[in-house]
Amino acid sequence: STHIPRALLTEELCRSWLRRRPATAHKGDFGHLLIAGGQAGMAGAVVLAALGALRAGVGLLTVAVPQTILPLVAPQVPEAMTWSLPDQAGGLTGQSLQERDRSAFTATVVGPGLGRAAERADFLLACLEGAVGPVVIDADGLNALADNIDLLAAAKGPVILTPHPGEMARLAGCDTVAVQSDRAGVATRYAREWGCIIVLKGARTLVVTPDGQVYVNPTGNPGMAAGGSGDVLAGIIGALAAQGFAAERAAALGVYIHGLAGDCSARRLGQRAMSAGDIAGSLAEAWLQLE
Ligand code: NPW
Ligand code: AMP
Ligand code: MG
Repeated sequence: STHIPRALLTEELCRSWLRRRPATAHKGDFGHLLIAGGQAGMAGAVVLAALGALRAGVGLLTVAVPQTILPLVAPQVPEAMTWSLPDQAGGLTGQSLQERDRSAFTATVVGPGLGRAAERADFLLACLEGAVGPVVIDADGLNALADNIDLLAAAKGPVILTPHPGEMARLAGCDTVAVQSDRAGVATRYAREWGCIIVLKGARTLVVTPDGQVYVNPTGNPGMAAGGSGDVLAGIIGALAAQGFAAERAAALGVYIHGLAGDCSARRLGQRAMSAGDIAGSLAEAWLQLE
């Protein structure tokens, strides 16, 4: 694999990016995140993203899900406002977001639990077109993008892609082995080509900027290799971007604190027993440790 200079994402660096919440702060000072996704059978992905966001300092959160699963999602995240989206067969389409102006949202996460039906590409396009701030594209949002990479041209702000190696392979049109054998090479090539920040997940997650800066994350453990971990990360990064961290720092700090929360969960519960919800729960301990 090609040699590409990379910087370790350190505790000191991440800490230097944190700002105290001013004594007179109000919720309007910390942004308003929109998380859009979900389909019947994957309501939990949106819940987990919301739990990550709610423990990452965002001022306001709205979750937008198909009306059919809203009754499952809403009771699990009372802090979040909800937006009930018209759906087709339990999933989202290009029409789903039409009824409302989205300029009040300071960042958007799209993709957790979205499913892979063909209509999801139209939904992603609608999402990108109406978003004013940074957009985090995760999970099935990435799968929708894989066959339609030109959709990225619709984004007005910075875009953060958060693929695991399987999703990265679909995006790049190669196989997972090719991604894993040259992680930094693949991520830098496509971050430049697509003008996006790429978070290539897995042990020692990479955060790569369009201009070729590569951060390697030292936190995290194999206890995080379980369903829903990535959904929590998408919510965290979205929450950091929504409250005003520059997209690149939101991605890097989000990856670091998510891994640190995973390490706190592993210490408390063990790698076998910990689950994605526990990672979200351990964010409190992780932030206290970082600060
Ligand atoms: P293989 O088998 O190696 O070729 P998918 P998903 C690969 C939602 N969820 N290293 C691996 O491929 C998500 O939000 C809902 C190497 C693997 O088989 C999505 O919307 C939950 N390879 C949707 O499900 C909880 C790796 O990718 C394949 C790799 C589908 O997302 C779970 C799997 O990827 C889930 O989050 C690695 N480190 N990591 C809920 N509670 O509602 C992955 N691969 O096919 O994209 O499926 O990631 O499960
Ligand atoms: P996803 O596959 O989308 O659920 O994302 C999995 C999350 O868990 C990503 O943030 C990965 O970096 C993290 N993760 C999975 N396996 C490991 C591992 N062996 N070491 C550290 N982090 C991991
Ligand atoms: Mg995922």
